[in-house]
Formats: sequence, structure tokens, C-alpha cells
Amino acid sequence: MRIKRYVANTMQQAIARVKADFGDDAVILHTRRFRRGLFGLLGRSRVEVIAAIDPGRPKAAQRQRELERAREATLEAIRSLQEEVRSLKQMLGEPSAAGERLPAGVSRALARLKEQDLPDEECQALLERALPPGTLDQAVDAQWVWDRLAEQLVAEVPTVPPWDFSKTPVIVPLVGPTGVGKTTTIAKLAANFAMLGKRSVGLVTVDTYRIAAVEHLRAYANIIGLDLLVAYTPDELRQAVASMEDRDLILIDTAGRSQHHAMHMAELRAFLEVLPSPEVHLVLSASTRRQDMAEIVERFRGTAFQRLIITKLDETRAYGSLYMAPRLAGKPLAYLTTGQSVPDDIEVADGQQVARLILGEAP
Ligand SMILES: Nc1nc2c(ncn2[C@@H]2O[C@H](COP(=O)(O)OP(=O)(O)O)[C@@H](O)[C@H]2O)c(=O)[nH]1
Ligand SMILES: [Mg+2]
Repeated sequence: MRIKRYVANTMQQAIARVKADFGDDAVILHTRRFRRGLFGLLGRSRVEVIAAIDPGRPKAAQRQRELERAREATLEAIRSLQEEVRSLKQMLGEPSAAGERLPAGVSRALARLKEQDLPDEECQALLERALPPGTLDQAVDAQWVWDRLAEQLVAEVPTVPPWDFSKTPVIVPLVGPTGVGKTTTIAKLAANFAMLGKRSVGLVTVDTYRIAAVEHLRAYANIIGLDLLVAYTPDELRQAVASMEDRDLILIDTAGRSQHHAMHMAELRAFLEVLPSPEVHLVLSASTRRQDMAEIVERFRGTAFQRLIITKLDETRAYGSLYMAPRLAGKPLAYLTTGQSVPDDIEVADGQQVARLILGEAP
């Protein structure tokens, strides 16, 4: 034990010197305030500190470092254990909430759903709804699980049959972001209904921002042999549609955007408002990321769209959007498009097929 006496003007100064000499391990044995001078009545107040240290004990800073090193080593060990557990789990299949192992058929289905760009909690919830309680022993069978999931998807993915032509004209504006395939899809629909369905079809475009946009649709209209009217204002749209009231189907092409989103929506709504009971279709691309899709759906809510068209299925292997889009929108799927080719690459949306795309071929 080493002992030392310190005298300073203030307690802080004294302690600082103790620390400088002995470090944090110093023990304060005694402190005292006193005045120098005649009988202690005059002169400045001083502080006396008696401090001691046991040189056999390691200094606090060093001990701290050792503790930290030990802690790091423990954390590292925990991390590698966690890693090991994770890879073991992967080998054995995911544990369920109850901590049991998932049957092979279920873990396979879960892996497939996750590949489809569906949110994790959505995948699990879907499986839970698809597999009734107490069916764990059947769930080793991948085929059985696949069938249950397919049934569940068909039940949960709303689709609508093609338009009802008992009351005509059926007026169908397509809205959606730029480049998703609105114009191409209109050409496909027009060609199919006019040439194969023997319906009388009229085309109107209000997408007049770019000359090329009008020319794009006009080229298709010419090939199919249909009239195309161009409407620059809501009033012109009203007239255009009125002039085609003898048609079965009037397809209306719109612009994806203008400079300002708010302005675009207001303009779009102004056009849609002149139409007598339009069947507005929101067009979304299957390759749109999930978060973006949710945002687009909200952005176009103001158009009061009633149905969805999902395009570019040929451009992705993750079909989660076919499940998520109708859920996010609360609207059914009407058509799916599968390539650039007019008029071939379009299909009526079908729940069975959506399930097949999401789940892959039956095992
Ligand atoms: N791969 C693929 N491309 C498509 C599909 N539908 C449209 N496209 C292409 O997407 C691009 C934009 O299409 P367009 O109809 O002009 O989109 P709009 O801006 O919404 O009118 C064009 O190159 C189209 O050929 C589809 O289903 N699959
Ligand atoms: Mg277009």
C-alpha cells in the first residue's frame, strides 16, 4: 500500500492529482479543509487529501479493457453459435411458432412463396389459412400442401370475367404509370374484341402530351381498322364518346404523368368525370417492386379504378404482385399481359393460373 498526501486549493484539483498519480484505483483515506495563516483565521482555504493505492491490484482502465475483451469474445461466440443454429435450422426446415420442425411439404411451400416476393408475414399467414389445424401429418406431402395452397390462392385472388355487353357502350379507360403498357394493352384488347370477339370497338386517346403517344395508338388503330379519336379536353372526350355511342366497347388511353402529380390526378379526374359509368382499369407492371406498387395503387385511388390489369408477366419470375396487387387495391384482376406482341400476349385473369404461377408447377 502506497500512501500520499495532496494539498490543493480545491477538492477537484486534489482529486485530479490523485488520479494522475494513482489512476482510478486510488482509495481516498481522508479529506480535510483548512486555512493557512494566523490560527487558521486568515489566508485562503485549502484542501488536504490523503490517498492510497494497492500496487498489487491492476489499474481500473486495464481491468476495463480486459472486461471488454472478454465481452467481445463472448459476443463472438454467441454470434457463431447463432450462425450455426441458423444453418442447422435451414438444413432441418424452419421451426414453427411452437418450436417444432415444419413438415417437409410446408417448408418447401414456404420457401417457394418467399421467392415470389411476398412479404414474410403474408407467406406464413397464407399457409396458416391454407392448412387447417391438425393436418400436420398430411403436410409432409408436398403435393397435398401445394393443392391446399392453390385452393387458398384461388379463393383469395379475386378475378372478374370479361365485360358484360348487355348494356353498351362499355367504356373502359386505362390508367396507370408511364411505360407499364397501357397503349399496348389497349391495342391488344381492341384487336381481340374487334377481330376475334366481333365487337364494334372505338378508340379514344387523351394522352396528348407527346405526339408519339398518339401516333403509337394510331398505328395500331390503322392496322386493326378502327377509328381513333383524339381528345385534348374533357369536353372533347365527352363528344368523342357520345359520337361512338353505337359501339360495344370504347377503350380510352390516358397519359401516365404530367409535371406534377397533383395536377396529373386532377386532370385525369376531370377527363374521367365526363364519362357515363366508366369501368376504369388500373394498369400495373408485374415487375414493379412491392413497395412501389403500394404507392402507385394509392396514387391512383382518386381515379376510382374498379379493376386491375397486370402487365409484363414475361419480365419476372416473381409473381407475388398477382397476389399483392388485388389485396392492396381491394379490386379484382381483369387481364394479364405476357409480352409485347399485339394481339397475342394478353389473357383473361384466372385464379387457377395465378395460383400456378405463384406456386410453380405441382410437385
Ligand atoms: N415484355 C413486355 N413488354 C410489354 C408488355 N406490355 C407492354 N410492353 C412494352 O412496354 C413498353 C411501354 O408500353 P406502352 O404501351 O407504350 O406503355 P404506356 O406508357 O403505359 O402506354 C413498350 O415497349 C411495350 O412494348 C408486356 O406484357 N410484356
Ligand atoms: Mg401510352
